[in-house]
Amino acid sequence: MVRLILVLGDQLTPSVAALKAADKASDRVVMAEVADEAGYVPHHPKKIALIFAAMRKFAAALREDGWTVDYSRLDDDDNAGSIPGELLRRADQHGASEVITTRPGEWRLIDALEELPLDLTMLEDDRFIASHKAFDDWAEGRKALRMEYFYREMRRKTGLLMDGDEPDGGQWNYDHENRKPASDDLFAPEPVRVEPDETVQEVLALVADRFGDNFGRLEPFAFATDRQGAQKVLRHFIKNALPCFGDYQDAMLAGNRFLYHSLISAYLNIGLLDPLEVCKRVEKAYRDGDAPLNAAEGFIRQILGWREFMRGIYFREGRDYPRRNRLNHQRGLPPLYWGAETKMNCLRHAIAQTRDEAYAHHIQRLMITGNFALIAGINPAEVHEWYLSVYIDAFEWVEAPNTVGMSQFADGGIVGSKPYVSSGNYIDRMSDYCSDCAYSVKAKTGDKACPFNLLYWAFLIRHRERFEGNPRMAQMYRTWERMDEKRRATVLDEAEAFLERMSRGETV
Ligand code: FAD
Ligand code: DLZ
Ligand code: SF4
Repeated sequence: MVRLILVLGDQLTPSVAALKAADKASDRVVMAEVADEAGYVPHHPKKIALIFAAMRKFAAALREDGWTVDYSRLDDDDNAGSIPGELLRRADQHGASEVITTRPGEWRLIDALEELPLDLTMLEDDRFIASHKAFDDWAEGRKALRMEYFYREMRRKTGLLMDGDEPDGGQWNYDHENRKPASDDLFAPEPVRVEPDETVQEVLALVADRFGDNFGRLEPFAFATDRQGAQKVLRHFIKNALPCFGDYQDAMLAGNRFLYHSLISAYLNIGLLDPLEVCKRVEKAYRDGDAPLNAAEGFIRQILGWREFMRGIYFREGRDYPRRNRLNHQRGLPPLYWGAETKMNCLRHAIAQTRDEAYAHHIQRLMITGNFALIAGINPAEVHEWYLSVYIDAFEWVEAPNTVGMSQFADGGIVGSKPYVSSGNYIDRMSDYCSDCAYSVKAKTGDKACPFNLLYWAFLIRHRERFEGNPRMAQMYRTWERMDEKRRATVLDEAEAFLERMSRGETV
């Protein structure tokens, strides 16, 4: 009896579990571009284009390799519009009742598949370095889950950057070397730009027609859309940017959107690159003397540590995780996040870059857009939807723990032990945004006062009861107490007035 093998748009790996379990001679692979997946949030047009183009190429490669593939294009007349709908249609077409799938990266789709009136086998997605069981075994019984300890365990298990039982160089973490601010005379490499071929051009026309009104610029489109292209991006990164990755990991420059970042997250997340293989290639660069230890360790920690940790948290915490709101923040996301004018130069740059590239690097996401949303008290569900929509690499299993957990502290401290909040000082130290801003980062009150300066204190005072006892935050409260009483009142009044102006729709 023929079985249907479902391959989703972020499962584009020839060895993905469902394909490994399938019989090339008798089973049919089902792949479908569907309105539901393209529309559950208003995805950036570049993200839809990447996924559709990569899906089409992956399907073609499978056929070449001898598989029978039922591929549905978004504009096919009989397209059922959803993944379950397409499976039912194909089951009916071929008289199939059995479906094999790799577990999707989102509860929404897992639940929808489980409701299908078909005989469904859902296999664990083993394209990760830690299995669900390995993560849960590590997490079980711990009072707090801290990435750093999980990461050390992963280093020991994989042997990456290990010297026997000890970490290479004697330390687990070289972050203290990795906080150099950037200056605009840095010579950062240009990213690889892949020219759109015929398949990509066809997809770009479809996306322009159907999703042209979504936030985000579709063209120029220069992403790789197959494994070969993704490998080229990885090679380029290792050769040209990895050596400085550590030093300038947290830096931000108005004139350079990518600095020394790898730009591979989307390829990892849709299956064009394998995380362990990427880590091994970076380790080799270090062993060959082509990259310093602080760079290799810092980079490997992002993938072996953070990426795996976030996935573990998402599935361990369960379906309600993306809707958590422990700080009870209720303000609506201001239109400036969707490109409306703002006088705050840091936000203007981070959001314009997001619109143009579907990309911002980690510190822009965490300390500019994320930090502002947190100190302004924006509803985390709206922040979550924004991040899930606008970035090329956004899939809920990794986006939600980063947004709801790390960036908005809406999980109450599962991902991080304290909220990532800062005043304008931090942004000024790590970027060149402030020198060209309508506000003054040095001004703490008054018309010109940097809004981050005002909102930072207002946030800390609003949540004083929760955070005052946190040893990592005590210093902040002591600084507040040392401030003149009149000044403290002015700061809080001006913060409130700023938020009211923003909520009224004034340009702030
Ligand atoms: P690099 O800086 O070159 O890092 C290398 C790789 O490490 C990345 O490709 C990524 O796979 C991994 N990585 C780094 N940081 C993290 C992290 N915190 N969590 C998981 N993996 C990490 N990453 C996503 O892949 N998808 C998302 O939807 C996403 N949403 C985010 C939302 C917020 C609010 C924040 C603060 C971070 C988010 N991140 C997300 C993490 C991180 O910002 C991106 O992975 C990174 O910016 C991608 O760019 P890069 O490939 O150039 O990364
Ligand atoms: C993100 C996405 C988009 C935009 N479109 C499709 C699609 O048409 N077909 C498909 O199979 N997958 C798509 N995806 C990826 C899915 O949304 C993703 O598999 C789930 O969110 C689980 O991670
Ligand atoms: Fe951002 Fe404040 Fe600096 Fe302006 S002064 S760029 S608002 S941190």
